[in-house]
Amino acid sequence: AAADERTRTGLSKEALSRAFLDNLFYLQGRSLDVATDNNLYQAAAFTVRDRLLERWIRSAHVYKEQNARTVCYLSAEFLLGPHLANNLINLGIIEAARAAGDELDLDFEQILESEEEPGLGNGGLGRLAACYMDSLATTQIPAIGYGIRYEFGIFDQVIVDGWQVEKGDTWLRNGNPWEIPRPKLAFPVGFGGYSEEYADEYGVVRHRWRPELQINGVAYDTPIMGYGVNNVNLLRLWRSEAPESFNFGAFNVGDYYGAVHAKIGAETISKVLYPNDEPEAGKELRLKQQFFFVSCSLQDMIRLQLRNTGTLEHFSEKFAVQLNDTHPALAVAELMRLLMDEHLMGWEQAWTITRNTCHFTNHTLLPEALETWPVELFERLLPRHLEIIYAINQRFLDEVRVRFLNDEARVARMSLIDEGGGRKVRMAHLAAVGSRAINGVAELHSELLKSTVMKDFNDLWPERFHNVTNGVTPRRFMVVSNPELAALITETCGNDRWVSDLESLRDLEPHAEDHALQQRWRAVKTNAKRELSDWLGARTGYAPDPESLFDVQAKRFHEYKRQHLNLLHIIWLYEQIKQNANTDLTPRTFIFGGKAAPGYFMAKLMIKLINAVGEVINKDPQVNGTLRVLFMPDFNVKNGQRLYPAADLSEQISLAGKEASGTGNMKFSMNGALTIGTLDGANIEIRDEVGHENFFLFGMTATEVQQRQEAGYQPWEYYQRNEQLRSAIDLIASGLFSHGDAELFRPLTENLIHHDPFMVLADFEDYRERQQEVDRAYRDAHHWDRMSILNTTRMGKFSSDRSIRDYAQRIWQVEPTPVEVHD
Ligand code: 26V
Repeated sequence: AAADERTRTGLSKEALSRAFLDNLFYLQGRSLDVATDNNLYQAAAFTVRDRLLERWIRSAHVYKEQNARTVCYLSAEFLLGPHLANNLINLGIIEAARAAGDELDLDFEQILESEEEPGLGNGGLGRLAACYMDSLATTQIPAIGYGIRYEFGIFDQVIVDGWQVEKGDTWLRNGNPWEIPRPKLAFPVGFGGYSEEYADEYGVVRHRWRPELQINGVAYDTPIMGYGVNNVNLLRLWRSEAPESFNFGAFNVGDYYGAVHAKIGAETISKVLYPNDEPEAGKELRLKQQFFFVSCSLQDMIRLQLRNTGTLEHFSEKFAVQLNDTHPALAVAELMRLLMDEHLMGWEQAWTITRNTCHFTNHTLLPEALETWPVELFERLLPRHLEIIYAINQRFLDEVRVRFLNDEARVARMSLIDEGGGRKVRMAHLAAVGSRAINGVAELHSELLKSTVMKDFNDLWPERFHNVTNGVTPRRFMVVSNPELAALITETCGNDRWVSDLESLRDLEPHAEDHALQQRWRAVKTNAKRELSDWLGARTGYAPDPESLFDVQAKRFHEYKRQHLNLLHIIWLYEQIKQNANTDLTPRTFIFGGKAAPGYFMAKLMIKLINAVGEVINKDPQVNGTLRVLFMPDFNVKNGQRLYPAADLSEQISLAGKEASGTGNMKFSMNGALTIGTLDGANIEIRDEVGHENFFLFGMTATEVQQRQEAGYQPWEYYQRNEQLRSAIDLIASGLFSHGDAELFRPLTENLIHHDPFMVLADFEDYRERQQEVDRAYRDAHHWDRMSILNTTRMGKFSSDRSIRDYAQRIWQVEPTPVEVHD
């Protein structure tokens, strides 16, 4: 212990305590008696970071020595959530740290609480990238996550008078102890200007881009620690800056204000994360962001390859690039440009390398979400890339013509350029043509991808299509967020192997019948509900009864996710109580959480309606606490971690065919919530795993949805035919929830009755019936607890470790590279 205490990075309680006090004093000039919460948090964070750094250096060394293929995960979003608790768990020192804290008389939980989370993502796609970074390190695969270091992440949500109000996210306000700025590691990124041909010294015609303007991307590195291993991978986020020359150049011509203006323009690029479910039209800055981080990342990979081997010939053997949706699809054109124009490679060789390096994941089939950029914008911002895209397209369409004779309609459909009404570049087509593998994120979604939006591509290259079902990390979403449940599982299993081998939870199955375990299982759940209740009570004024059924829907607000279906059922229940005071209902607390894109009117109106309904129901003495409707403000990773452990029922009620996978569904189920859900996305696979008898299924299948759509869907008919449905909708329209204002929610009710694009009315009756089953099932505690236990024990498939192993074997062809640490 004495030796350990002397080393700067020991893992014992004593070493941690010493280091913590040192970091408090030498980095912040504070002693314990005057330290603020933030001082304490920073000291703890630096203490942990010091311990990551030596493993990080070691990992980099081993990876280089072994010459392993590195996975580069290119993503415009990484929704990381708080680092501290997660790193303590992954390092295996949370108990030692807690003990050290106790000895210093510190409030350990309070220190964890004071971390501002980096919200550098919108929702599922960004959080998936973060889970994958955790699992890449845990499964010991050399990897770099590349993205953008937004100064402002996703907005903070506050609820004012029931409405969502957005507040700027200032996550960097108190500094970020986890990142290491690398001011010397910077790459130039061009914009605008023109492309020109020239003859090189051998008379070979080449191209070069003469950008009008150059900015710099500077690297900010965050170490990502694997669980129970010594591997530490790298998350490298780029921040945009004006190059030095910028200022001097302008100073020389005397245009001081022009120079300042240009500097601001350069820094704007990494300033703010776009809320991604808003239409893109004209979002020039977003295209700039995409090119910016793609170019920096590829230049960085090329630098590494030249440093390690002196040539780019074997680039694709050393790097596997994964494109997280189309946001980084420009990588295809930029890698071609770098290889040909900057490194003087011929087209064929450059194309072979590009096609063997890139892989593409699609995350949504919603037509309005498929990215296209006006050709005119490309021409202005990225003239050389447009040329390259045209050249790729010409060769590609020739291939299509030869393969499908006399089918110009197909050629037009597949072209990288949409020629209809204002020419546009189709980013999904660019990504598909330039990638060796294309995958969807759940079985159903991958099948629909092949049969709908990418059908033509599947006809041409069926061997390129894959499925990799999403997963989530059990470290953050079980061990960190639900320590009591984790402890109970570990005790019952006799070991904690399950944390990095989630399939081994199956060992617990025989215990599902055990009444003693059921009782402890229920006690853990009730404690989590009590904690959530206290938290909600302090923020909303209503602390729900922990004995009631906690029914939770937490996800971004979107019509396809159908928060309004949930709400119509709640209103129907309310009417039952009003009509008959003796209605026999299981007491329930409905909890909603989620953000709406700032420009998405319908989504914001749904939030207002939930709060308005809650206002009436929660106050109604006749309801007498049987129903509660609460809105958790600012649903983010940190608040999600409070929610998942406390849920009894998970609402996964999207219209079949619309939710590509969903990942919240997995987080709830792992924590013992039962699901009420449609046959959509990963719900289907979750139901198959946990057993059909342990899942509340309702609604049309994707095929039925399609048939109904084709037959001509008339929501009006459901409204007229189903009295219960009609009266719920009419109650909203009556103004009961809007102080008599019959106009406020009209856009919602009218849309449902006359358009209902996501078929809420068609699925209502089945949903209501299944909810009645839930009501009955919850009364049989033994049976419910048994189902709850089985939901957790059968979630092995949905660990992101399994997803990453699938990618490693089927897509990237990479092997684990273990890292030893010698003392
Ligand atoms: C973007 C847009 C843009 C235009 C308006 C509508 C709209 C709707 C959604 C999106 C986001 C698309 C990308 C995305 O976040 N997809 C999510 O990815 C998760 C991880 O694979 C998956 O679990 C979710 O089902 C999927 O929605």
